[in-house]
Amino acid sequence: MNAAFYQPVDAAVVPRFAGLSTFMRLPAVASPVGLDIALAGIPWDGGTTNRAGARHGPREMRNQSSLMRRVHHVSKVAPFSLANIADMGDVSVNPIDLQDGLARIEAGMAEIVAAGVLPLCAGGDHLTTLPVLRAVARARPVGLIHFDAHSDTNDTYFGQNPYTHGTPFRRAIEEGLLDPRRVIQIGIRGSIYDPDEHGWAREQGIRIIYMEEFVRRGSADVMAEARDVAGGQPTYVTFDIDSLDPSVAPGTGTPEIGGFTTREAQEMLRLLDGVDIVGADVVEVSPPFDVGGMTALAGATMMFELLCVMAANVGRRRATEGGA
Ligand SMILES: [Mn+2]
Repeated sequence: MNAAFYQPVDAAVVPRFAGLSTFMRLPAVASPVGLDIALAGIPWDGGTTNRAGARHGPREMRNQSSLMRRVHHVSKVAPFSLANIADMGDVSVNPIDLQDGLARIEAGMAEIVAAGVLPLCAGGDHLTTLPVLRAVARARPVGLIHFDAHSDTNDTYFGQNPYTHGTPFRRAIEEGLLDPRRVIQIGIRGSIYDPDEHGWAREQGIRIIYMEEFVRRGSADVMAEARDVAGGQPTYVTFDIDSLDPSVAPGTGTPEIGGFTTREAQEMLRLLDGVDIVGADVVEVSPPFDVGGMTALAGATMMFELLCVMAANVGRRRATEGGA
């Protein structure tokens, strides 16, 4: 273990229910300088079209993340030994002004990216991924591995409003933040507004794997394709908690039955090992609709899964560069 890296509070010394609530019980820091990975909250749901509440997601995911331990039980990755990781707190938001909210989120993320640090974010609704991508993909478009019940590539809502949590990936492609031929969406399902609702996405080159195809093929085959789509190039990973079945993740604004089990989702995230992840998020956890914190626990656990594959990359890069 690198003694210079931040470590979680030891649960054998201070019990998990005690102390300040931070992501994974790590120290809270004000500056990203010196970190490899920054855990950050984005408490904003100004893009939500139906049941709001994801603004409360980061605080509850911090709370439930106190259950995470130091070592991944399958890969044996010990993220806090491989990478310097801390809780950067929440980015500044504006709950009553959408454009200012997006600008503040982008500015907060840009500070992390400028320090050469990988952001792992807790949303917030799915529109929060757009300003994160504006920061992460400022220099060049990135690929996207996207777990969701919804494609989130619609055009406008309520007249001509282009910014909602149903539109972020259309906007991101229009803005040149994503290379659409390196975008894959997994788990899409549920009723749609129009028979050709996903036509625009397909025309751009986005690969959509509907839930039915996932069930036929399974995690390993689907993730082999996802890795091909990512193509060994910089890739962002976004995990909408509504990709999970509402029986295991009821605390979300737009639930769709017939979703992933938590086991299937964990299996897929583990198969991201080695993908060049330049940032990631878990979004749409809405505590007001949750039951006993189960959705926030699922969200925090998916963050830990993502953290382990990201930290393994950092560790490999550091070993290649020859020394910590
Ligand atoms: Mn979504």
